[in-house]
Amino acid sequence: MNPKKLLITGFDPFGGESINPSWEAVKMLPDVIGDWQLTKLEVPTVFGKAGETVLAAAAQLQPDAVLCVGQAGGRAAITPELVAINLRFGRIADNAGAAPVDEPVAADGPAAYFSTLPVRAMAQAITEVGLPGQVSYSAGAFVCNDLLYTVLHHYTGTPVRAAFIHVPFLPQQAAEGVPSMTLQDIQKGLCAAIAVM
Ligand code: PCA
Repeated sequence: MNPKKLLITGFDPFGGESINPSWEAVKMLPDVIGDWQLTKLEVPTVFGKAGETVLAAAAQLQPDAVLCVGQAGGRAAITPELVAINLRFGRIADNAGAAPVDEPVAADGPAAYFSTLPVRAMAQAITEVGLPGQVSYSAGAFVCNDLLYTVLHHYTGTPVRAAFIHVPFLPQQAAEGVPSMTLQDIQKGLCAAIAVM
């Protein structure tokens, strides 16, 4: 059987950080995990542009699934996201200086979408390799949510599946008392999650 095509993305650094664990982890993943052939893409942390970048790459690749990964500083677990909401709010500016206040992602879109990959099984798989993994019910309202909503909105009614995974800070990013995870563990957790998709 031909491997299924997975477009997997990570973000560039934002919010004053010099590194983003999502792209650091994604760019070093194996090219094949289980049934999946991975195509890796770095995405700008910019409202709107993140989704345009991913959908343009997906138009070329014609993937079977799109899995986006982002940093959730302060979280201790690797967290597959169940929901994306039709809301943009920037507590801080994105990498183009935009900080929207309660704008829709898609004016014609529903309030929310559920992820279409098996996020519960993915979270379970992360725990089974000995790492903290947990389904999250909010991807926030910043660029990560914007991207997940955009991808789900685009592929609704099609066979193309999509989800998002938030990952913790790397140890070098985390201030005293803030949780973090090594790059090796983030990669191990992502591999475990992808293997059960
Ligand atoms: N995390 C941000 C955007 C980019 C990233 O890695 C977020 O959670 O929205």
